[in-house]
Amino acid sequence: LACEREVTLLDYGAGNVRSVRNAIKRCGFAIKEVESAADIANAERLVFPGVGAFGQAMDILEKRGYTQALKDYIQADRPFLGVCLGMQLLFEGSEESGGCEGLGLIPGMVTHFDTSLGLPVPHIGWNDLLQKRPSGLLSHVGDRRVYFVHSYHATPSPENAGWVLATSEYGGEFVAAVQRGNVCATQFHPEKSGAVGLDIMRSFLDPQFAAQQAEAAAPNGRPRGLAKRVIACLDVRANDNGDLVVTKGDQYDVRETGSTGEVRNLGKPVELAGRYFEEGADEVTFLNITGFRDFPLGDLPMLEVLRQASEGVFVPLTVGGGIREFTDAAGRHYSALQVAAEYFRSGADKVSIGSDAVFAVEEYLARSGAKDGSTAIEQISRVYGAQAVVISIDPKRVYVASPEVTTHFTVKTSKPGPNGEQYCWWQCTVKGGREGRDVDAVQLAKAVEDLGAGEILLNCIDNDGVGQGFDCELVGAVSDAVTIPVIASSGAGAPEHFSEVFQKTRAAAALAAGIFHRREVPITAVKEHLNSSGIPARTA
Ligand code: 1PR
Repeated sequence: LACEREVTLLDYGAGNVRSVRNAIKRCGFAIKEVESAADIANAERLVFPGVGAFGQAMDILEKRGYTQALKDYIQADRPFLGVCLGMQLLFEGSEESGGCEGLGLIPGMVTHFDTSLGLPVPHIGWNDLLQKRPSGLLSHVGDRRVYFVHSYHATPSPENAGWVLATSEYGGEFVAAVQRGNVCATQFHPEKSGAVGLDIMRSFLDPQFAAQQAEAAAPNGRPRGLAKRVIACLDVRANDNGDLVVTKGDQYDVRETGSTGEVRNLGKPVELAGRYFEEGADEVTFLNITGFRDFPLGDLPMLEVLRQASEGVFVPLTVGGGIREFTDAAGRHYSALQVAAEYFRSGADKVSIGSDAVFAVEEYLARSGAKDGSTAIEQISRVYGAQAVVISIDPKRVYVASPEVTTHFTVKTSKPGPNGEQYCWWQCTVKGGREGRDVDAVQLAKAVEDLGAGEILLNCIDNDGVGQGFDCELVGAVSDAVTIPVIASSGAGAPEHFSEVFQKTRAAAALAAGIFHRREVPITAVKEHLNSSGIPARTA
């Protein structure tokens, strides 16, 4: 017999469900795995966090003989919570896998977001809910945003109105949550939606917690819609004693000046990640900055950092550094996909690829833009979805007298070069900025989008650690060139730098390190400044 505080989890092994597990545990429930169709039939309450592609998920359910058990369970109105793809699969089918059929319990098809509207796709980040009717599930939400990450969505219609509990807006209204009786599902990720997400999870698990009240709180006058994200970044590396520390460089130099020349130590990664979660960071990024030279899976402390951080940080975690194929000293070969898989299993929601993306793009350009499925970007994106693949670019500004002297994408700059040059381009580098390559940042961004990346983390070596603001010319050039979201990085020194980059460019997020590590500016001050400037930011 299922125990009272037990949750049956349908994990078909296609991605990171560690955070769903952690959220369930945080709510005080134990997890029982689905190992057979009978486990579904006998569940007290079932949580189904769908990951990966629609067609692949349906195939696995079918092969394991779960499809009918799942339909029967839901049709019997037993407690069910589907998350993300776990909601989409309840619909009739999806465009994602060539019109593949779903479970067909809710009328309607799942379709791709319209990219012609000029909005970045995937839809990534914190957005508002429009609650259609009272419900215990959302009774603690109030006016707080929840976290979404998806390229496909279901649309509300008269046929599915009986199911639709809440919608959200992104170039049109889409289904954010459904509920009928004991069956609920969300397009957003409660397990990644911070405190509000844990409240939603707890409301599902424990109906006593779910308040019976339920009018959605009145909007409080703040800017609404998808929030611009504020991301805290932890550059991590081993110090000279071999301990993993958070460090921070100036223009990528992380050693103290003076005689000691030690690696700057700004704290412990897990503690700092926890602090930034509490202080309201929308995401936390770990960059293993020496990953390019060490074998990342040999770097077990980094995996342990992720495992521990994901137990208490309920916002998305990205990890980068050393995501590439590798042959270890014993001659054992690991594909980039295997390296990434290890990170996902340890709690990462996204991996960030730096140097290896530059090499991949060089090969892609040499093939005149033909895709052959060989790159890490393509492989990871195919298995885990585009939203799980971030490309970290480390560009350096190169001044030129005129656009004609280079084949690279140039802009006329407001900050002329040392010899009065009026134009510049941004050269991609590898190995932590140590080596420049013959690829520019705009070219790289377009190529990685074509290869299947879901987001770009755009650093800037010239501005890193300087505190004089983001390079808006760089961010503008790259964010205008691609449809996927661009995260502006490097140079934040004050809240005004965040509003500037959001006002002047199409950046979807801004990342900072030094000002947060040194406690110069609290994350909440950045968010309040954004809201008061009319830029939507998540403040609760
Ligand atoms: O090439 O796939 O192994 O990935 C290596 C990763 O490590 C890349 O994402 C690269 O950006 C990063 N990295 C390598 N060396 C350094 C270094 O600093 N020596 N850090 C480094 C990059 C830049 C930002 C930083 C922002 C904000 N750090 O992430 O956090 O510039 O800083 P600020 O707000 O203080 O200005 P691979």
